[in-house]
Amino acid sequence: PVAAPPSTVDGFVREFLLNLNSGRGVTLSNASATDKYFALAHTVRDYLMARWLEDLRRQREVQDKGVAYLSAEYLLGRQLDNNLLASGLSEIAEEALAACGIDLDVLRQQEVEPGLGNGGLGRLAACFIDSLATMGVPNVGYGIRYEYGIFRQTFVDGQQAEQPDAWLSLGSPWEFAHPEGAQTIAFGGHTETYDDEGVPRSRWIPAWNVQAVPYNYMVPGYQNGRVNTLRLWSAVATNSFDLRVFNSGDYEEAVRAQTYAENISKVLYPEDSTPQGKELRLQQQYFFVAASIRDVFDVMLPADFELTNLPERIIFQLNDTHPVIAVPEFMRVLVDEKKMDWDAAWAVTQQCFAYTCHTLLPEALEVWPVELLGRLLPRHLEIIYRINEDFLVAVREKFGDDEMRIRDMSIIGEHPVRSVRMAYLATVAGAKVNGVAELHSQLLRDKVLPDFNEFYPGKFINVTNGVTPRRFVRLSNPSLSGLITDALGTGWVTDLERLRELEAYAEDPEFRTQFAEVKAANKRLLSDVLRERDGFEVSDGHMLDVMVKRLHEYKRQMLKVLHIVTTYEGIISGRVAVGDVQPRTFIFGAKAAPGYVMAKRIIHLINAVGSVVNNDPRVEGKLKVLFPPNYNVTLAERVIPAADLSEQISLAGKEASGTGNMKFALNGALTIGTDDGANVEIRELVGDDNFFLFGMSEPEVESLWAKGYKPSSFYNADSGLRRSLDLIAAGAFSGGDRSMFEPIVSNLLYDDRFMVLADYSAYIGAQAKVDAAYADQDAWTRSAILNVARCGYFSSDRSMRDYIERIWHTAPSF
Ligand code: 26M
Repeated sequence: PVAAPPSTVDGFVREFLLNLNSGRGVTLSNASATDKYFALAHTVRDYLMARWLEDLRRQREVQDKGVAYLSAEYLLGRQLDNNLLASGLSEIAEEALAACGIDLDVLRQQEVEPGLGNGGLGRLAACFIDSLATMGVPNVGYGIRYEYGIFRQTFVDGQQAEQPDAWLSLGSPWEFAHPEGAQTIAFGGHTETYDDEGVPRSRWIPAWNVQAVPYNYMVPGYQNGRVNTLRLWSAVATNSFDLRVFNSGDYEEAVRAQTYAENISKVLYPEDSTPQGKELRLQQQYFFVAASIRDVFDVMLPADFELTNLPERIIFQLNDTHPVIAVPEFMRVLVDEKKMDWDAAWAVTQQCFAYTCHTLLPEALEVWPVELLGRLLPRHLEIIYRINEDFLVAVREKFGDDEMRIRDMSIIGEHPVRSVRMAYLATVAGAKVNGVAELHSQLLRDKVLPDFNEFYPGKFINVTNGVTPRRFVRLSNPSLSGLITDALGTGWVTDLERLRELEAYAEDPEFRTQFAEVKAANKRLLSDVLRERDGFEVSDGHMLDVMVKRLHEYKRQMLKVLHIVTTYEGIISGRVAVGDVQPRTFIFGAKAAPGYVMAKRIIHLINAVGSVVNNDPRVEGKLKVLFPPNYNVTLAERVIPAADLSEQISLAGKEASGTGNMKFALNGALTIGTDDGANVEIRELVGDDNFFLFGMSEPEVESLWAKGYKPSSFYNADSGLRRSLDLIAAGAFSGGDRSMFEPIVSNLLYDDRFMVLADYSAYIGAQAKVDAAYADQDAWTRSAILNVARCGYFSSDRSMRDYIERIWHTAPSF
């Protein structure tokens, strides 16, 4: 393989200029910022290349067990800084560019982030592959190279508008296309039975196909010389397919067919809680898992590999149900193509898959109508039926002929239409099923899949989520990182539990002062970004109270709005002494699924409240509401290090884990939160004194539902709530228009599925405690330091170790 260029400033300059001249065809003096960014990215690539080629070669040679992470989403964020850090080139690059008269920071800003995910689930996948590379674990991340990622959000009169995210319009310097490695992926058609030397077998006669072209991305470990691979598939029409239609003389039909095939990887679906059962989405899912499975056979295994040994070489981790169609595909390959006996194939399959569940919301559980699945993948439907038959026989053996139970546990549901329940299929096929936080995993066992838990003792486990400290502390918060490194040395970046050693520093007034200065500096940086990006002004001395996450009723952005309105109303009515309220800037970041009408109304309301509050002289210098559009990973990296208060206020039992909560705590924000998801574990670790807990617990939520929840009774019982809701209903934030936000108000008063009103008074009470605590800045800082010191557990390195020990049984290989 090639040798890396010399790791010196001179070496870097040479490589950079070479890339600029030969790669971009420009000289330094006439290069655009884009040219320079591309040349820089290519230079960083050149340094990583030798290691990558070496690791790709080893992947073929070494007989280690590898992890194929199957995920429809990877929310990577910008690559340049991450790859500079991983390769240890940050300082060299900065100096080399300075020598060329270029500001590295200007080039950083050129990168369009690949937004190939909706939120938590996609970002988790990105953190996991970072950790695996850093730990030297053999892994390929498989997914889809969407031509358009998550939509770009703008606000038009305060309302969300969506624009396409053409992230590839200038090309991506980080990807390597391998059209020669394309796989043909078939769809449709029918099955037939045939006699295979006396053995009756079924085979699939598909009707059409597409090419899956792999694009490789480097996944460098942190300064360990390791480079793993992310392999994303892009759909291209096949020649044979076109030829057939072309020969029939129907040119227009041929072109239409080509467009149809290439649509498969065109765009990321922006729904993240209510799957719509769209045919194209199923095509996407099958497209990428079928290509990935074939890839594993092609690149990992020798042709004569003994298939019963597959579990020693490969584990497929299913990131939610989106890739679960891989299960019948794997069975089809083993049984139909490799002629394996069904039972042997099933035994192998059950050891080669594991399933991670990311939700508890019943409406979020994916189901595919049998009619649709059978039309697109007829052989797979047969295989699913067979898996289900065998499974239900086993259920009867264990539980007896309890027809109710059989119906409940069947992989095939009957209502409202006959459908395949993908979570059940994943549970039956998976060696392990895991939830993503302790509480979530417990509820999964007890509430969502109790019959399965009884049937498969030991199958259900917990692996609490984590986040990568490289991106979310080291890169996004260089000032805090410097402070930590001064105190502890650099080891914490790959051994986050070492943050514990900061506990002692919390008692050091000098350290507290420095820590407070870091926070203040991060606020100024954020202020600069928001001024430049959105024309916002962030006032000095304000508490930054931040709620950033997808817009969902269960996450309860509305509760935050009610707090803001209550505070605002309190001040303007004179009911609240201005001195009791700490100056606060509320920051929101949230995208709503384009078809989620209520979520979009809430966005509109937040902007409307913001424009009234921000323009009312009576609260000037006291309250401000900022809602920068298009919250994404890049903005998160600026907002989180500057935050004082982290809002994690979902209805207990609804947020599977949350990962933003971890990022905030690790950056020294205090959490105000419910006893939900990973908040539970954060609070256990940081201690009650350093966490603002409020609201009903999950069992309390259950019992309130059971006895009958009447939101209006909470309205009637609380005058602050009444005044706030009445103010919204009266049109105070809609220029007197009473109809604009009426649907929000009536939804809260008469339905309120996520019990906003029930938790309102506890939330307001907790916010009063926040105000009081913030008044003592030094004590607040001490708590913030303790949050950092005690949250090392939430490194995704630890999550990966848990998966390795409890699910994958793989080992680092060097
Ligand atoms: C499904 C079908 C069709 C189209 C889109 C989807 C879909 C896409 C994304 C469904 C769900 C998606 O994401 C859900 C998600 O992000 N869940 C979050 O996962 C995090 C990581 O485990 C958790 O921390 C969050 O609590 C959980 O909400």
